[in-house]
Amino acid sequence: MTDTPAQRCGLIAIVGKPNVGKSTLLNALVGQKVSITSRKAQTTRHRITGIRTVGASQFVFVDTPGFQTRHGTALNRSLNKTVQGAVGDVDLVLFVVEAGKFTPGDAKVLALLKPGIPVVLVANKLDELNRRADAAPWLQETAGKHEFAEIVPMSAKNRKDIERLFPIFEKYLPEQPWWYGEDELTDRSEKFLAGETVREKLFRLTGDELPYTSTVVVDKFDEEPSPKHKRLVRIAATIIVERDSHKAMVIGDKGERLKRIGTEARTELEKLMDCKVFLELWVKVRSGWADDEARVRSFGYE
Ligand code: GDP
Ligand code: K
Ligand code: MG
Repeated sequence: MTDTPAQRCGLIAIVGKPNVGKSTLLNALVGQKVSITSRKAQTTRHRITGIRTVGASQFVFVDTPGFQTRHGTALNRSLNKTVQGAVGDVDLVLFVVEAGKFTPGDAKVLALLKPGIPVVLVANKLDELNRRADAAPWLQETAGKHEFAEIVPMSAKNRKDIERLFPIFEKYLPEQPWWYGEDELTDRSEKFLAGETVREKLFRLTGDELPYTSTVVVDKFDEEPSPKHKRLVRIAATIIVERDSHKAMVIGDKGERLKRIGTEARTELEKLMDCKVFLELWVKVRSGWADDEARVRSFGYE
């Protein structure tokens, strides 16, 4: 008889200021896209759980919106509550910064972490430095900012760096039975992922022209039997913007941009859900929604 190791399972929060690569890291750790990414700050708006089971250990990661240091709108307040809720009761925190940089924004996030929980300093985007060795003096200085449990210089885009992380994190997971099935990757529904995928394409294809306050609501998500396909899903979603000028921007010349958002989102969802997808997109103007508590809630924010 061989001894099977006891199951381990624990919660690991990924925190950091916007755009340091938290969602990219989560997707790489899970091995599939569960959290959308873009160059835009405020791409991640929800608490997203990604799960990866390696051997006897189940790692349950929580991606968070970047902490919004400029308060004000109802949306920003909601985002900050989401981050604080996520880091309250975890076994490990991954504090992500960009290698070679430690800004006042990073210091603010670090100051918000609850004492007593081990923190791993993840110095991401190492590939953006000319030589890995260039990070050494910076790492030494940054190590003094907190009593970090571990310091990991890495790139979320480098497979080898990602696989190296699991043995490092494993010792912080308590011995307890898994919370999810071995093959489960996220606790989010396909309907949720559909809205997020549209939002990602919207952000990526409009760039800096469109304010971050645009959002997406999924109005319909219906599965139909289909003789031709093993599964067919009909999705209707509405892109909500704040002004008529934004609506024109999203629709684009002769509807070209909206069409491209739809095509890219549909293609990705068909891959993700392994089925045929029909996607219908609408654009609506709802001025001031990000300042309106009730609207922020009705659009699915906590
Ligand atoms: P978040 O706001 O912290 O969740 O950041 P995202 O995951 O959305 O990433 C922000 C941007 O940084 C995206 O354009 C990513 O492709 C990019 N990025 C993330 N990780 C890396 C990395 O390791 N190297 C490089 N070069 N870019 C990265
Ligand atoms: K981002
Ligand atoms: Mg993100």
